Amino acid sequence: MTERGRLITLEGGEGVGKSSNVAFVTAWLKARGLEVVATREPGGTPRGEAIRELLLDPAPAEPLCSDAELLLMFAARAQHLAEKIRPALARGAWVVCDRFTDATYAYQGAGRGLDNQRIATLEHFVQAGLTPDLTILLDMPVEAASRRVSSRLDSGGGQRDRFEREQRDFFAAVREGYRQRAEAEPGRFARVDAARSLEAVQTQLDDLLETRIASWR
Ligand code: Z5A
Repeated sequence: MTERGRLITLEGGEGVGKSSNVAFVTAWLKARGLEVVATREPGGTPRGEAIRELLLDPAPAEPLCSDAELLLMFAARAQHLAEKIRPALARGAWVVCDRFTDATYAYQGAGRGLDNQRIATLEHFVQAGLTPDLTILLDMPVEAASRRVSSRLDSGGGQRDRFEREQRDFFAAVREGYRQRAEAEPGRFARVDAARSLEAVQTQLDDLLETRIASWR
């Protein structure tokens, strides 16, 4: 029987370096001969990406209420799990995902103030017990991360999406939401200091992956 693959997620606030480091983690695993699927949420499938457009639209025709936002996150996730994540894990591939359900607790729970119990009910319904094997939390102060996003935008990197237009208090609540989740599940989470140079962040990731993956063998 094929051994099930592993699910690794990268989490953190805007601009902490998730996209840059999904590429690093993916290359690291591929260099060890593993089949790796790199993906993201919301999105990851054609329908999921269409839902992402709705969620990130900076100028929606009508405001998106928080409950609809929450349900759309889980609708995209259900499709992502059915079409991409579960089939990949079943054939033994490793999945590296830029954000997953911890983002829902951090943004819709801590950020928007929705009840964690409602999020947990949807998590149970959609995921039926599937959780990441490892979650890398890229953590850094909100102001410094926001400066990174601004400089990327200034150098021609598009416009601020609906989430990136939120205020500092929202991002501070999101960071605290992530901190609490990491504290509650120290076996699954690993915190990385994302305020350091990209090279220093990737040295931390290299050490972390060596240690964690050795512990799974
Ligand atoms: N969301 C939600 O609310 N609920 C959910 O359940 C899920 C998501 C799944 C889209 O996510 C939004 O969806 C997100 C939360 C919400 N909104 N926000 N905010 P996203 O992941 O696509 O959006 P993002 O967090 O805004 O991504 P981002 O801005 O692309 O950031 P990033 O991927 O973490 O960072 P990056 O693109 O790799 O790096 C940002 C810039 O900094 C870039 O110019 C890099 O070259 C630079 N960089 C990266 N690392 C470094 C270091 N170490 N030093 C210096 N510069 C660096």
